[in-house]
Amino acid sequence: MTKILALTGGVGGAKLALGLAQILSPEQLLFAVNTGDDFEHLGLHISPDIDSLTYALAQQNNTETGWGRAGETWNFIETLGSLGGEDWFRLGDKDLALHTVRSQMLGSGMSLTEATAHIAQHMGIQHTIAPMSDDPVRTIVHCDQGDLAFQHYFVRERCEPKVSGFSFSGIHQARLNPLLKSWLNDCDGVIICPSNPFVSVDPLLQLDGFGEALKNLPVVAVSPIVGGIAIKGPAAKMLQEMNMPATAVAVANHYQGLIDGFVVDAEDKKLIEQINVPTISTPSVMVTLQHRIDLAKACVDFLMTLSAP
Ligand code: FO1
Repeated sequence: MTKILALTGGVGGAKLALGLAQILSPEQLLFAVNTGDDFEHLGLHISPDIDSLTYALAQQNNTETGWGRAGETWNFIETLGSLGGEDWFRLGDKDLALHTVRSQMLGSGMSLTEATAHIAQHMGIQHTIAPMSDDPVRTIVHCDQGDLAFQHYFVRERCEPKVSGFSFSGIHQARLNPLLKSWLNDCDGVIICPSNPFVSVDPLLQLDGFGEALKNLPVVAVSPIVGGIAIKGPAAKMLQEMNMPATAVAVANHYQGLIDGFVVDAEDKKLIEQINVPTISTPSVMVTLQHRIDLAKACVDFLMTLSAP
């Protein structure tokens, strides 16, 4: 039986994650999710990448914003702002309930993995969502405004600061989620979803021997850059600011030594000759559920042709 591990973070990764969940059963597919974007805000523990994946798998994601929950109202955050509270991080009324439940569970001593499973179960999700660690890891963005906490860079400053690099505080102390450790023992391959390589995938790869463990497995990554632009988020801008071309080739090079295969969009077929791992091109811009399913099938079929290194 095929057993796959999917690494994801952010909105782009969550799109492919839904496609994978449509074609692989919970026994065949486990999600490893970035927690480097997490932060404490308004007394709540916010886990944006876990939430993007949860809402995507429940097909309750907000397609206007990309993040948060569908069918939102904004009474809480607008009232908070009218009272002088911090309203730069837009928490919808329904989304607020999720953060409240998670924060209460964490406050009672439950782990992030347990809180995530509780919420997923209550949203009718069968697949398991594994936070990369139950210990805190926080992405720090080194930029021309100094060192910023991730959400301050991404939301409060709207990704405008010029980036020079990233670090992940807590990464050396954080332990890999045991769910991931055991899955790695007998999984057939890994798919790195089209997430931001620097802030959604690198925290996973730098955690507690996880990147090393992946080197013993066939790994396929999907480019989050199509035709020189990031479908969602600041990945292309980050590449350019760190003096790399905003191309799928630069992403493949970033994963050098880790990946055994790479997936580029049909539009980038001409770049294949510049990429020094087996590469396929296929439509990777996911608008419909069928797009998600088709890309997922292409990735799994491709992965199965790649032998363990
Ligand atoms: N992103 C924004 O650009 N603006 C927001 O106000 C915002 C609020 C928000 C609330 C909950 C949540 O789970 C995510 C939210 N995001 C928002 C997205 C979030 O900052 C990013 O999805 C990740 O951190 C990076 O992928």
